[in-house]
Amino acid sequence: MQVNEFKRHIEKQVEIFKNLQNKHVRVISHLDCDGLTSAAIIIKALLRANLNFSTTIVKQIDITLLDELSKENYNCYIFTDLGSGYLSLISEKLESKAVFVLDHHKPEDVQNRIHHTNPHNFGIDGGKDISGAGVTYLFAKKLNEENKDMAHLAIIGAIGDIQEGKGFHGLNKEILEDAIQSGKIEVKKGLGMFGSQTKPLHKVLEFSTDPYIPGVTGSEQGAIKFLNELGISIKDQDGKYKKLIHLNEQDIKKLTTGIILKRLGSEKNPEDILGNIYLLTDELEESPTKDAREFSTLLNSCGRLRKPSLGIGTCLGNKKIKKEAVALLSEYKQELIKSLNWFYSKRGSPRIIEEDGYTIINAEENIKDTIIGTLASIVSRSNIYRPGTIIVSMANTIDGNIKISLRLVGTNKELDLREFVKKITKKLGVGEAGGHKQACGCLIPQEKEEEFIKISEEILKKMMMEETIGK
Ligand SMILES: [Mn+2]
Repeated sequence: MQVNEFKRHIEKQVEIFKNLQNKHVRVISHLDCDGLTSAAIIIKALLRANLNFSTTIVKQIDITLLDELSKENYNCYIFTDLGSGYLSLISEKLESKAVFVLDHHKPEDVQNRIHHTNPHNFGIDGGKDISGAGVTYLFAKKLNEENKDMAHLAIIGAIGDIQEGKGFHGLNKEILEDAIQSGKIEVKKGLGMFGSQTKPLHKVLEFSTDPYIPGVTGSEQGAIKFLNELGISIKDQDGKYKKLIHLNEQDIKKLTTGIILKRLGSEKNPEDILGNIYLLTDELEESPTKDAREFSTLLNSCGRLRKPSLGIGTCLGNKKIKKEAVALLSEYKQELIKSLNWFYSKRGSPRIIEEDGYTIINAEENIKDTIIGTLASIVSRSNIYRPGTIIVSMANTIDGNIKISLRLVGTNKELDLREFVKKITKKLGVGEAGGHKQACGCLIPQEKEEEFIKISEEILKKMMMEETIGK
């Protein structure tokens, strides 16, 4: 029922949009995978409707952005994958404009003149059942049935927002049906491990966290040994590394059984390792855009490296732009490898403070601020430090700040790293904490570098003491 009401609401919004005269449309969307797929969907829909528009991709909405937008000469504004939390502010700043918000984030609890579409207002879970790209897709589909050929983009967006877990739910499921019907996506059951199209098999196993494989996940040696024991060679006849997609049926069976056996005894559902694989039928085998999961990573990287237009162009099927995006991704990987090498070569120097329970990586100019968080994530998953170790990483930004990223080795349900950041920023008198419990960060001015390290060590030492006493 609520789904039907939600769809009727979208129909009404589309009617309002259609009835606006002389539309000059301004699109504002979010800088992640879901936001970029949302932008691609609305852009193609507007092109199909022969409308004039321009697009901006932002990390978040703020007063400066809205002030700038309000001075522009457009009469219609569409926000996708963001906006629901800023309905009052948008309404105030874009007073004389027609504004549409197509979003799935928890909305501000107000009713105003904004044409607001959000699943939460209809009792639909915007965290699991539909993404920003999904909402945008439903809007586009009502605008013109032809736009059904973009359902796969809404699926990539939902995967980017981690809405897929052993299948899709709710409206995402319906959208997937559209994508299958239009021949854009093919769903297969199998070992849905990340990188099966593009990475060497042993690397895929090493980095596999879903499923988690004891003794293999996190260890390259473990992965190679595991494959040896199963009698699966890691290279093909030409000496090239095999990928998961190169394995024949028999080897896949061996591998599947092997993984289940490894998981026996330590994992809750050891046999629960098969998942759905979403393949894009129009994309080439072994390309980073073939598997919807890898596609979403490509888009996230475009966003993180501040090249959103490459991501959008890739979604719209522009071959030249797609090449650039793939090149950007490999450049990003090179940069990551360089950063990892720097990290390993500087262990034992004052750049990297290693104590029992915490590590502070102070990269200054040696690692880009766009990379440091990912580096910290990789280090936290690489078995160098014992579970429970807190990784504090620091890199200078070009505008005189230091980007701080925190990660935790392993999992600890009680620990909230944001609390730790809050403590430090309070003592420093600057900076704001953002992120999740086990992965978060903040920004501080460069002149606070030494003070930050000093205070961090104090707090971390105290935390480790408490932990030891607690045990
Ligand atoms: Mn989203």
